[in-house]
Amino acid sequence: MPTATHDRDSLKQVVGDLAIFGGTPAFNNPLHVGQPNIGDRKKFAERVNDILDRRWLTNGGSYVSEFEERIAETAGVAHCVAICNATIGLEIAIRALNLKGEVIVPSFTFIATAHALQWQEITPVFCDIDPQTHCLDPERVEALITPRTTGIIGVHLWGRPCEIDSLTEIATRRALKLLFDAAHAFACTYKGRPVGSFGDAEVFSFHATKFLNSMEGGAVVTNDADLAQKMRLMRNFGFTHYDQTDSIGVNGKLNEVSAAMGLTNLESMAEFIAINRRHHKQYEEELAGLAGIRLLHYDERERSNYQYVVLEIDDATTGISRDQLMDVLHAERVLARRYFYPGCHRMEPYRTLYANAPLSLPQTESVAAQVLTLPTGEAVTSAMIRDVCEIIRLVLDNATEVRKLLEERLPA
Ligand code: T4K
Repeated sequence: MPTATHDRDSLKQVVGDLAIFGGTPAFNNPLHVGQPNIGDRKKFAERVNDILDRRWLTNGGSYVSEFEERIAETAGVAHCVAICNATIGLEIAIRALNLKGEVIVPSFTFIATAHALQWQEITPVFCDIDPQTHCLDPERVEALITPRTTGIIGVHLWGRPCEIDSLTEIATRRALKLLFDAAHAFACTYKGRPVGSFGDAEVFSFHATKFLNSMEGGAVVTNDADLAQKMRLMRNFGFTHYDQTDSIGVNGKLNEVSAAMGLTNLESMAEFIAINRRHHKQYEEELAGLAGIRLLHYDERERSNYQYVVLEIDDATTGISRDQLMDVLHAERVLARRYFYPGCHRMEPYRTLYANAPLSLPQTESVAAQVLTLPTGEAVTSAMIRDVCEIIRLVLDNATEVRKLLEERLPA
């Protein structure tokens, strides 16, 4: 568990106190982005014991069924197919929707969104984002549609729903499938309606680092009964009966222990969201007034899970780059992350396959160079946030000096 290595009074006063310049790191252990939220351990242990007593570990277990019901309820959707993780969930949904040829996706997302297509030899066509929302820019989507396009995948980045209405309108008019990567957006709403029932299907992630985790896990949700049935079969090798498959499938099953973790955490979900919201507010207050720093907001009229604290650093104003600030924080053992740098289009195999992509993704390029995410969640305390913000403030208040010292440290 990270704790501060200083008395409150002695937190860094001058630039020379920063760990990157030889001072003592602010934390004794790494303070991660994405440390798991963990609900009632006793309840989880009871569930695990029950699983062991009944000797039913996976394949159609009762905890998975119950987890599916709870997810469907929260997402306001008719069908939920629990999957071992969201990446396989995306792959199964893409296949069940019969996507082929080209599919339009943002490049500013976790690599799994693009890989889920490329893995099935479908071309991800990278579309630029709106720099305000960090989500697909619907105006640019239309221009990328070709006769080979079969679908659009919108990503609700940071849990902030993308422009669902516009994308739905385009998909309907152009007869394209519409899938949402909702890995970040469980329990969020769009225009008051829960994320989950939009498009043809949506995919949630319950990975350890998500605000609601089942250790590993994911789910595809949809209101289309036939699609749900198809995905259920695909998740279990295509088995329709003992010794019989009627179509191809994979092993995408969630196991009972993961479902037990998910169910246990669901019981604490309101508390996790309240903690995240409180942390977000604290960051907002403590970083207020720092020129060149923008903290991404969540729309208070909607329900959000507040699971990402996202800073944008405009180095022309701050005088220090995002990467320099990250290096300073890492030396203090604050492992801030530059999600989703450098954009999928700059990672292999896409960098080689689509060498000209950067030219058509100016907003993605610019946002990917500015974003830094900070620690939040149940494992983070308000004292830790205060320390993190004080370090950021010290750096920005002395940006010229810090930058000079950092540049002097570079090898000739
Ligand atoms: N679509 C989108 C938009 C996504 O963001 C993701 C996943 C997916 C699809 C695919 O979902 P899954 O197939 O994973 O269900 C993390 C997560 O692994 C990944 O799930 C997530 N997005 C992504 C945004 O972040 P990394 O590269 O940060 O590495 P990871 O998971 O090893 O750890 C992150 C940090 O969290 C570590 O520095 C330490 C801390 N951590 C991690 C784990 C696993 C802990 O403290 N405890 C832990 O148990 O990817």
